[in-house]
Amino acid sequence: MDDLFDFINNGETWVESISDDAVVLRQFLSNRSAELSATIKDIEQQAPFRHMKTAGGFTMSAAITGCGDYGWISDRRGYRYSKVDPITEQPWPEMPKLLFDIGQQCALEAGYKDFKPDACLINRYAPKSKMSLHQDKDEKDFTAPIVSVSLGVPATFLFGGAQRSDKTIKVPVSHGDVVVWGGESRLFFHGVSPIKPSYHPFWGDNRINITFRTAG
Ligand SMILES: O=C(O)CCC(=O)C(=O)O
Ligand SMILES: [Mn+2]
Repeated sequence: MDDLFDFINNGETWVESISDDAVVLRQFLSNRSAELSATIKDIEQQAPFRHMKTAGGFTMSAAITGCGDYGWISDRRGYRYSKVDPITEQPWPEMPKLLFDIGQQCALEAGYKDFKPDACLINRYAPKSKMSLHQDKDEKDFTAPIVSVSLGVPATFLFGGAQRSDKTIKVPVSHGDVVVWGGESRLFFHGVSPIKPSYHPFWGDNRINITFRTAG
């Protein structure tokens, strides 16, 4: 199935600018499904996907797990990074070299040298799941970019400005696209519109997002 998709995609990649210091690396990871899926399966066996609660008492519609030195967590006490997975009470799985290298390579393609992600968040969106507009601001160092990989069914990524009220643009992201933002846009608001029911030959009706950050 993956071969078919690769054939259609023809191995072409290109870079699109979406805002100040923010780009989409189009189709950069479109032929990496098999190895990424195996890697995610391995991680979820150690740290299962879960629906976290927000401080306001809502349950997030995306299921989340992670790997690396730090995992992002949310509960009634709010958002933060933790070295321990609250479900297993163990450290998060180590970040596999494959993921570290992908994060670093994508950052480099976007012009960020020496990116050393120590947190890798994995979001799984079933149809209708979404992510509300937010800033990634729980990391200690905002000089490092955010690298955000899309796999599976397409989505609309919303990218705004420094204020929640700033206008957002709708960026279609499909399987294999990577959004990288840093510099001027590092703290810009962003989110994901509800996922439209759709089918991807490898990932079925899911969308997977892998986000690399320097958290600690
Ligand atoms: O799923 C996405 O494309 C964005 C995810 C995101 O913004 C986050 O996990 O903080
Ligand atoms: Mn985010």
